[in-house]
Amino acid sequence: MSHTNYKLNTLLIHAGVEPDPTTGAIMTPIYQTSTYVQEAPGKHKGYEYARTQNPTRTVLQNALAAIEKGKHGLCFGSGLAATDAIMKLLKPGDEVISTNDLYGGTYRIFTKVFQPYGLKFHFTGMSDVQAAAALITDKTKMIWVETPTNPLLNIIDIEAFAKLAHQHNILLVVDNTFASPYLQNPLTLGADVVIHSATKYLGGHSDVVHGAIIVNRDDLHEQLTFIQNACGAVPGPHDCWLVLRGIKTLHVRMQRHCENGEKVAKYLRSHPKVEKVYWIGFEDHPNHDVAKKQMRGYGGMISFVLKGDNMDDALQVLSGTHLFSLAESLGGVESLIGHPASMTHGSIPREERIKNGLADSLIRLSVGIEDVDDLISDLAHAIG
Ligand code: P1T
Repeated sequence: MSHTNYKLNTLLIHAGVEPDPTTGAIMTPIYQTSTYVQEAPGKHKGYEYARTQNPTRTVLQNALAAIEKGKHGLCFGSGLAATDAIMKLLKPGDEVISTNDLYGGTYRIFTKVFQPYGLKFHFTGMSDVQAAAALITDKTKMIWVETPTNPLLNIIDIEAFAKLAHQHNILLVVDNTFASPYLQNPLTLGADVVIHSATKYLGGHSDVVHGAIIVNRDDLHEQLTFIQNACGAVPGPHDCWLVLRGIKTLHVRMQRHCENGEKVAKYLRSHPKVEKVYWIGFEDHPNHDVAKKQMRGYGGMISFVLKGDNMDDALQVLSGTHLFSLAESLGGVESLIGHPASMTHGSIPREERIKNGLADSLIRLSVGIEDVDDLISDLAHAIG
């Protein structure tokens, strides 16, 4: 199916998906196989071995490319497996400039896995392009941007960073996990590589761990396809099928995540016990104008701190909700509450976290698609 003729809501349901050629099955079958029989050596139907290619994965890869408005999609066993593949584009001695507010596991793979292999990372706030530009040297080969950031919901101007990166022949990678392709398409803003933890909004049901990369450039696709096969961090076909099924409702889920997120953020901001709410839809969010320019909505992620910045009060909220389950992850239909300092961002040294504004008492919400009145009552009860 041609990608260009249909709007996103149609692509989410149809892109890449054709009736199964052997049976007419409308849903892509789960090709649970490790290999494919060849008629004669080298004479096959395009599939040789399932680490290299799998038809369920091919359909998902094409669907991901279409919904991110890119040319090529590639799937991995997790978001971090996708990150791992992207970093293998680099060589010892290369330098990376990255957002200083980002998923703790991404920080961990950068500093604990790739730094010892000779890559150098600079972490900086990216609301100011010039501050990042000052870190560029002739060794800088990649700028890594997470926007919105996890968990402080900072917004980074993708177009401005694409311009900066390309002036210096540097790759711009954007982690689009928090926005999802429904709210933002970084490739159309000049990014070279888009990465997703498809575990989150793309899968949407907290039942699969999966990663995705989308690119336009054929040379990057070729290199990443080589790494995908050579290193082998591929997802199984059933996981691909779950993500394919999740994508079909991304638009209706995201609409409700955005509506509920807005109501919960406004409720929290009006609460006398709440000190600060991090939500990108507030007009006084420091980079609201950039969010408005590059995104089509504000999503369901919110962080907040209570007045007094007291850990005991935060713990009471974290263990006092019933509908919001205390768990890592985000982007599923059910609401989650989390404590970044001890959970998702526990691998970042405390000193580093505090310096970048991530307080010990920060609470993060992934607002689900339940009835928003019930969600607000749940928070009201827990905050007290
Ligand atoms: O968990 P995995 O599928 O490997 O994805 C890693 C990842 C990458 N990028 C972002 C922005 C992420 O938020 C994540 C995973 N994040 C969580 C598990 C979390 O609760 O924040």
